[in-house]
Amino acid sequence: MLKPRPTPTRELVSLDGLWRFALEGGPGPLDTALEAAVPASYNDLFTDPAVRDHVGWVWYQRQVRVPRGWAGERIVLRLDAATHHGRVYVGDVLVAEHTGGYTPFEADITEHVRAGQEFRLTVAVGNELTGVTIPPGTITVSADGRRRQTYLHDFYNYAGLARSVWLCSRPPVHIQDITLVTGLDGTVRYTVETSEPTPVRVRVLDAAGTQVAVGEGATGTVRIEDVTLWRPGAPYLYELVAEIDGDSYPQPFGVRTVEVRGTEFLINGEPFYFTGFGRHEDTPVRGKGHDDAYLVHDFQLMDWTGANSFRTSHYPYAEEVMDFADRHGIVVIDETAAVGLNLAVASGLFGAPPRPTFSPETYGEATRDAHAQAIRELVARDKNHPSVVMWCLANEPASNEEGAREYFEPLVELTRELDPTRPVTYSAVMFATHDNDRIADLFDVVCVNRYYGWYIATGDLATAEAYLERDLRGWAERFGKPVMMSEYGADTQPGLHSVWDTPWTEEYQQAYLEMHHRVFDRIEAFVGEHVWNFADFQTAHGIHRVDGNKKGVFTRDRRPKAAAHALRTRWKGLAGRK
Ligand code: GCB
Repeated sequence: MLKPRPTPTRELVSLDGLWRFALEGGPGPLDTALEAAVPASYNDLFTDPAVRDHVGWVWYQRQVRVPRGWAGERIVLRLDAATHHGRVYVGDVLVAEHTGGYTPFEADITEHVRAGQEFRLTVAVGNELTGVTIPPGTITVSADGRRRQTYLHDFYNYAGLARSVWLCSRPPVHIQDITLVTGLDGTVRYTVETSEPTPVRVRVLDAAGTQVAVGEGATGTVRIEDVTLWRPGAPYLYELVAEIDGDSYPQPFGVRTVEVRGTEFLINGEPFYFTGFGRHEDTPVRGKGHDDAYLVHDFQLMDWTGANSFRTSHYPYAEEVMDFADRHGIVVIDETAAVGLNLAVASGLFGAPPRPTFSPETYGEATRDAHAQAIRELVARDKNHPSVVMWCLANEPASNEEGAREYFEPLVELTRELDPTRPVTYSAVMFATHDNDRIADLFDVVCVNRYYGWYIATGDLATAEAYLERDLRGWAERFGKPVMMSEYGADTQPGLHSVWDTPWTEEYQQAYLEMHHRVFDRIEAFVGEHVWNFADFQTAHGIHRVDGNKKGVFTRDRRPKAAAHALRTRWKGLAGRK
């Protein structure tokens, strides 16, 4: 799905701003005094707990005027996301429905509106997570009849319109999709889909706008002479302008390759070592609302620490983030929202009776269908980003349980069909060991999340070091693939200090990370380290959480804890060596 861009043949109107907002409503005029900001999660905007704890649909509404010059064009509404379910109405007419909270969807509303006139736009957004949504969740009813949402992931279930909403014009015959695959010799294989058969031309422009290749036909290969590669830390972007009579669309791209060979992760044929973070889209007040100021600042802080990469834990991030990574040469592991496919974690944390994770009664075919759809939408959205070097299909699934292989094998196949060019991984949970894991051989890279020294061997870094080394060596030996740590971290209260190994202190977070780095440097097949987490973030209530998860290297308002300085020293030092 193409990102909306203004071109000579396409116009865009941003519908961001203040919308009328209500917990009860319908497509008719909303009877409400509340207004909500878009983009923003609605949860933290209001003081009324009924909004924050609401389970079900909420209603957003505004008037929209169609520009008068748009007569004869297709008129399209585009929502960059509605978390987790969206229903869109023009006047009283339902024009789009979508499930999956972190990927875009659109509706052609040409038949329902008129150029120059206003219409009432209503978006109902549902936040319910169930056994057949990605991520999954459970709705319970409390003794007093309140519906409560529980879920198996460790971040707050922010909901609403957290990304931009657009009104777009498009010519009647238009370009629908573009897929680009590049080679180191400057070849660009392209496929252009159009709304109906029509001759296609393509032109490739370099960063200065100079034409460097041309081609004809809906699919083909063009070649850029003396190509400048897209490299981590040294990005270079071209644009492929697809043209048909009456429409054109410029698709930015970078020329680079990705490959796993033996125990190496290669970008442009050169070994790449990941340094960086698992992150969240999470800020005060906005929740998961996209914000360009935080975008710029977070990338500045990543650069300051010497991070060359991050994982979009635990869902696809806003497209602005992906574009920014392309332009700034940051490498991305792109993750679906499949977090929490693990009932053992729930029983471990909350004492619930263990049930099999993968079964018709728990997560079965319908869950897998939703998961497959999440993968399709992620690849469709992000396939042309040079920054994206790997797909991560799930975070901490019960890959050690019966049924895991049957569940994941078709999903890995699907991903490879959709994109044969990128490696595929998942992040393995603590309980999934190199001995009992049933799926790692299906994937290209072993990513493990481990908390030795935190949840296990708490405060005992010597024991933790021995456990960690044995664990990582086990994966490396059994699978012979590149191994990286996709999570390791310790909750830390800024300002808390100790001369001993005392959990929650700033010194402990630093010593914990340093212990890991000693181990990583001893393991040959090791290709990267992503600290959990870039910044503190909000979670559901829990006795193991203090106003959220505090494993951030930065606080929620992006101030460095002591560990940030230590990481900076290591990663800036590694940049020259690995
Ligand atoms: C994990 C999860 C992550 C949590 C983290 C923690 O394994 O993948 O979502 O936030 O542990 O801090 O417990």
